[in-house]
Amino acid sequence: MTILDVRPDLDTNIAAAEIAADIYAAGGITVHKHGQHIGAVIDGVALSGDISDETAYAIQYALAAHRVIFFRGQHHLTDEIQYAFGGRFGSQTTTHPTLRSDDNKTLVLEGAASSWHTDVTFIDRIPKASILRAVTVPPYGGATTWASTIAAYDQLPAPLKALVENLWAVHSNAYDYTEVLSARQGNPNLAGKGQNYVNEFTRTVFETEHPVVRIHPETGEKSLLLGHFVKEFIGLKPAESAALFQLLQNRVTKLENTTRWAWQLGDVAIWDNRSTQHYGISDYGDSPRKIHRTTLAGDVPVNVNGESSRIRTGDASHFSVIDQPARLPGFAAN
Ligand SMILES: O=C(O)CCC(=O)C(=O)O
Ligand SMILES: [Fe+2]
Repeated sequence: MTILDVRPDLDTNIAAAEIAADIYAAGGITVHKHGQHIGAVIDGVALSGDISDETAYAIQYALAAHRVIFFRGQHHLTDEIQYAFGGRFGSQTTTHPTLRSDDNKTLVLEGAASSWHTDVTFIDRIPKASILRAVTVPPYGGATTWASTIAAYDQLPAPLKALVENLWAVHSNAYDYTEVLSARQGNPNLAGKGQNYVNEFTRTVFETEHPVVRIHPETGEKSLLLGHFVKEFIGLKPAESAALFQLLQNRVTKLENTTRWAWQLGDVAIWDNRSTQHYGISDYGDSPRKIHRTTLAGDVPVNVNGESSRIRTGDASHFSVIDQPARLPGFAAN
């Protein structure tokens, strides 16, 4: 590969770009960007629990550098192989803090999550990453879009950076489900299941205070920690919280900071849940759509002053251990 295949700020730093290039070469993968600020397609690997340590490290590195990575042609995958592959990147969570599944390892997603969010931010130990595998693909539509919350932070003017670095948000799983429910109403495969889904999602209420700017534990970069589980900003009136949330979310979801993936069978996506939000697009009519997800345990966010997130309600220890990763080489902040 060429050094131009890495992320822009690595592109401008030849030493960092060489570190990335060496890691990818040792892992036998090639990395091609899928958008300026976010996304890359990885070739040269058949995903399984048997990938070499070098390949696992190269994938981990590409994920940190590009926020969401895509693999094509992985038709050999089953739930078991997907889970074994995930195990190469750390501890895995159970399915979800509240949603159940048959094996408590793989979450079967049927309705697209048509609202911008970072997964499971209502608990303290926000997952590090998730792995999605397309199992049933609709004939049209049903793409997923990811946004870089690091690009969103980087592009803020200095006064807004100062504001958000001192701001905390309360995240809760008892959020506004209107959009998700209305998307489900239009699909006969899901209509009627919507309220059950919400009831199960909220059967235990979790609330956690997170800093709005968190430091990425592997790259040292700052990102905006927001998404649809935010209930309010601490110290602000409800109307002020709503207005500020919209202002900041608009920065996150600016189209230039996103990348969209139109699924084909055999596709796998992995996203870094510490530097992204995502949105599943409900534009596939009444066709079935099924995605299988496994998730990796993450750490507790830390802000620019070294302060950690605080639990208000709910114990997530049955869902996930706390997995504290090491810093990666080649990133400017490290
Ligand atoms: O439906 C999608 O494309 C996104 C699903 C989602 O939000 C998730 O897997 O966490
Ligand atoms: Fe999600």
